[in-house]
Amino acid sequence: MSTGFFDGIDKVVYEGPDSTNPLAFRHYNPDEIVMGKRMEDHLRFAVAWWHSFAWEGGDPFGGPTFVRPWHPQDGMDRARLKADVAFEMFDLLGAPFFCWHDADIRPEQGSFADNLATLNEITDYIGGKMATSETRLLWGTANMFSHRRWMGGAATNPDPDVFAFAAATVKGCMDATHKLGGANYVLWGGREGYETLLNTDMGRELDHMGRFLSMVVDYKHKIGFQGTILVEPKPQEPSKHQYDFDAATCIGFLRKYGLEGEVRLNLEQGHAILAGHSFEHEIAVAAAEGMLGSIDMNRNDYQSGWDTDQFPNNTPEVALAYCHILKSGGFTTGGTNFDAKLRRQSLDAQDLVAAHVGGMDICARGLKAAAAMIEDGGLDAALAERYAGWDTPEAQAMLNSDLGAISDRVLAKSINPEPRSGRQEMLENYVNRFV
Ligand code: XLS
Ligand code: NI
Ligand code: NI
Repeated sequence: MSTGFFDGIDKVVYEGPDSTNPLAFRHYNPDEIVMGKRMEDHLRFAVAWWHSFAWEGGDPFGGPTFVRPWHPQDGMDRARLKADVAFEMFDLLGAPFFCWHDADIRPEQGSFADNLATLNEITDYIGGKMATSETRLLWGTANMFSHRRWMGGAATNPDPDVFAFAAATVKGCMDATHKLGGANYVLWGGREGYETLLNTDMGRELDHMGRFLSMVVDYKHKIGFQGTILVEPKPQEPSKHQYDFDAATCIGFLRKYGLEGEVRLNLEQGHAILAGHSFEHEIAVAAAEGMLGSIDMNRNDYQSGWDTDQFPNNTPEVALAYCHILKSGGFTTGGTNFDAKLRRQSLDAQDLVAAHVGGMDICARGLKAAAAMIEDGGLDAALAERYAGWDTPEAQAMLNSDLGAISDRVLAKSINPEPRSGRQEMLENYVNRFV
């Protein structure tokens, strides 16, 4: 029986670019083939339980604005109602995946044992819903940042009892993710970092974090979880400085603790911006190291310098991101999660659906533009031309030479390079033909 929350809203369908229906897809056509693969299989969209169903619309200056039938979120009946509504929206959107934190799906009980019991109960319930739904689990994760017990970190907390609570919490969440057939398990360390170095032993905290992640990987193998373990970089917020600063920092960390073959990255557009990078920079860094896992496709407000988690609505940004994803071979276990929330004045069920429709559509449009650009080959040709000098045997031999021999060659041949244009504006104009 329907909850009635989405009454009056029909299943969202593809109507093509000329449609003026605000709740139709104009670009997202799941079965359409893009570079030899169905659009749905490229994009692998996921709805985030926390922002779409658990967030109540508060900001630092005011409390909740959303009044939902499952608020306040303090009991199991309401947790089940929230799950019923979530699956109704997955069906309306044809969303292939969803994601959760433990704290989004079960009420906070105060003790570990009670939290674990309700987590197991609600994930059984969600498993039952999945049995009659097409929607699968992209990833599960533990919220180890909201409750006051985590204020000084989880795996990096100075108190070993918090480390223990964190390890037990992650075990429970990994078990639940495994039970629901999750494709990945994510760790985002919002409080794994520091507020002041005056009270922080950074080297020790990093070692604890490395040890913790190694235990996660060991446990994955022990239970036979086939999904990918992902860490999610972010430079700050909520901590003043977070250890998983950006893709490059995470990769260095993973290599230091010997986890580079086991863990990949979940990259978020807004976090890239907070770190002072473009999103495609972060994707390219991860792809170059073979560590691209999944993405959170939500952006910041560029005025705020804060993680405002807005739905994507800018084609050029999204197109360049998918261009790098496609060039790296696309997602394997990963996908496109909307770690995105409504604006707090967007009160209606229709707003929630429209936000996802718009996000899915802009990503589909970006994907098509990226594919068209790759198939046209203009960027690859420009790149090949720019590096063409390296195709000569002489240039290649230099890489296996030494400074002395190279110096002799420069003198003998009077090598005196003439700078050539980087053609940036030409290339930007080229991209604009496709977006
Ligand atoms: C917060 C993060 C978080 C992770 C999952 O900024 O993006 O939502 O995606 O814990
Ligand atoms: Ni975020
Ligand atoms: Ni995220």
